[in-house]
Amino acid sequence: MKIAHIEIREIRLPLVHFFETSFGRTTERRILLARVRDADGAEGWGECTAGEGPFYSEEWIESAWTVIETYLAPMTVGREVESAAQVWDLMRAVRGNRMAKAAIETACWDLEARRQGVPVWKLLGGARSEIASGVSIGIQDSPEALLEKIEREVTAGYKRIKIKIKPGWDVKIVERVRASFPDIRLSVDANSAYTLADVPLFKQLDGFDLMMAEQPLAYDDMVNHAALQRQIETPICLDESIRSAEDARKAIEMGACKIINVKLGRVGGHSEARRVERVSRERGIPVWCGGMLESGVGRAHNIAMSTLEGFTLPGDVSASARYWEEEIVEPPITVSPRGTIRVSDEPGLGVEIKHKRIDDLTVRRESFTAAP
Ligand code: OSB
Ligand code: MG
Repeated sequence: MKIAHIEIREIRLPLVHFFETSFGRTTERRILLARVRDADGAEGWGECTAGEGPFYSEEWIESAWTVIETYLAPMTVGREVESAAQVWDLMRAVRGNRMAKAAIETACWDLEARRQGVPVWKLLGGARSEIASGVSIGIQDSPEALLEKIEREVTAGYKRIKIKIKPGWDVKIVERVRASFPDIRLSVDANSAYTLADVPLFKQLDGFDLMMAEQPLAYDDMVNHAALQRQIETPICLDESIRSAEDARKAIEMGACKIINVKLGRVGGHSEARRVERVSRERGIPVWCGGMLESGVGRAHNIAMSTLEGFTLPGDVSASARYWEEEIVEPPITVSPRGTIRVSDEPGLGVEIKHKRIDDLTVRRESFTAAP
């Protein structure tokens, strides 16, 4: 398969409801989409999950745009690959910038799948045709607003509720949530808002039967996570700290976590995500699919990844309508009353790209064509 043409574009998509984490509030997404075409004009789509600013990770939409334009597109366009699994290696010379790489790499998986007439999830080696869906609920303006949101999502059938915490919005909030919802599967995500000085706080959280505490400490510090895990019962789940299969192996070996959140962008695409899944599965560590407020393109890739055997816990991949007034794919992602998403058997991502809608939302675009 020849990567004959690459196009990147930026679209703007307002969120139905703001999303707030310990590092800030998002009201409108700026999303970089990548489209790759082969010599026959077949196309594949990928999404860059970098945020609007360098706060979740150092990557952000502007850095991703620049590194794709300057390095990643020139390194890949015009190249012949046997399979999308080789695209990661084409970009090896560039360090980091994994979300930027994933935009191109995942688009190539969609392209390959469409060429072969198979769904991406089957090409990846997926093992299930239905995935379990949970929700991530941001910090709200009041505890009442949070309880209302949880009520709505529990009623909708979601299999696990995760709430964002930060200093000042933690133990008291969890206590109130538990008082109203004693039996739900509940977890918390701190996005690195705490330090080892907060061990007593996490010991208090041990009292609320949480499925996990996600990324409590610094994004780049596994050693302190291991120290915290030794002192608390609640399983620690690492998100920000795991950028590769090697990171996963080290974190598991040093006892820094008992669960791993896999995000396609954070690890650099499907090839590395599969390696993270495998390293974890072989060591008995469950993984689940994280979310980055993706459009339907990234959401469909997340669903495909979630079919891999090791994804045994509900992910953060939920219905499109929780985020967008109108999707950029058809049909939008929907969730059954049992909190599951059925995986499509259509070729590629299993959704149709709404080209016209994407064109209307596009604020800039750039194309790369192979020299003849
Ligand atoms: O830490 O999982 C996270 C969103 C943006 C950045 C980081 C995170 C999140 C989420 C949202 O939790 C998950 C989603 O609904 O897409
Ligand atoms: Mg997280």
